[in-house]
Amino acid sequence: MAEYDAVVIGAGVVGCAAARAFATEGRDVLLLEQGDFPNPQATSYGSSRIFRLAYHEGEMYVPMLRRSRRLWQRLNSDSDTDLFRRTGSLTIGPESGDSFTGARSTCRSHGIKHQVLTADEVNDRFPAYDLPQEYRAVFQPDGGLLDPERCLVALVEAAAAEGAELRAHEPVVEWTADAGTVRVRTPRRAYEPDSVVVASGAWAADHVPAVDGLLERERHVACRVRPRNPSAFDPDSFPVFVMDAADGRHFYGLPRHRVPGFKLGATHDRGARVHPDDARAAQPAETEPARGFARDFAPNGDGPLLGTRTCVLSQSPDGHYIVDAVDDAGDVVVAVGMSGHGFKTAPVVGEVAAALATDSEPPVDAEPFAIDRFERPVG
Ligand code: PYC
Repeated sequence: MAEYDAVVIGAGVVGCAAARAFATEGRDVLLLEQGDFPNPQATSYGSSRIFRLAYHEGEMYVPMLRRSRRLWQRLNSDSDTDLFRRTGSLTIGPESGDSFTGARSTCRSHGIKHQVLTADEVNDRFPAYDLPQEYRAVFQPDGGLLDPERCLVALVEAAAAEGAELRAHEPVVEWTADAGTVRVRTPRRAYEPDSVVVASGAWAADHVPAVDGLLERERHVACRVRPRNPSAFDPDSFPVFVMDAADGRHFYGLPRHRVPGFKLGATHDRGARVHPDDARAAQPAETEPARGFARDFAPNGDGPLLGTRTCVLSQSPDGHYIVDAVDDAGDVVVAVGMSGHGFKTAPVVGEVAAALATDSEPPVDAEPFAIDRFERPVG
């Protein structure tokens, strides 16, 4: 009999959630992490991430988002830690832009409560903003911010309390899957679990041939800025936001939370392709694209730079997650390609990966995240 039912590779938020899902099902699971728990080099780090239901990226995310919200709330009360802060979310863009129209359409077709606001209404209601007339926004009151380090700690503790074994500084050297036998080798020893979930983010392409060449590893820089009127950027007055500017720039941002300054990022500024081990720290000049949001749409937010954070995102070709088996027997499942928007849904992505690896019914439809979509003819 196998010593472990499952091995999870990578203790970012998705790996921790998968380990927890296995443990909750009563399975013996080992969670391997190449660095520390949490690993500051990984993307599941820092003080805030966006949670939003008004998802312009695709309606297929809605069941996952709804269930994730419930699971984060439950973890919040079970762990007695503030993991989530409700701020509402804004999706801002020109009236005919993809983000604004996509968010509105997702809310309408799924009965998600929301309000459509004009630029003046945004500017009156949220004092940080000075949006030009041509902009519109979808305000969704249930959006908010997740605290990634606290979320990760709560998930790891919950997984361990339910029996998961945790090993730090134990990188995977290789895995093989052959005729229903899976082997995972680390510098310490070899394991023969029944199934494996690979959730190693930007490192996955190093050891999963099926995603090598599919995932781009993109260096991303986010920053924290001190506003001139800090209270306008507090969680009660500044909802988490994503924005398409009319000139093609894309921004996201979050209110002040736990560390000084509010957070900004620019997603039009596609980062350099780098291996995550080689991502150097950001220079102040690299924060200019993100600070363009403050200069042009929230002038009092254009204050001194207080911090930068660099991480390497793993982008799939269509920007959607890849959660699927990559071996013939279906024992090795990847949960990768989160493409910079996966933190919020990690509890459910972890459940889906664990379910696929054990031939169980996933809690939401996993078909949209199947890897074979990249082999289908386009059009
Ligand atoms: O999670 O919504 C998100 C997001 C967008 C850009 C960065 N994070």
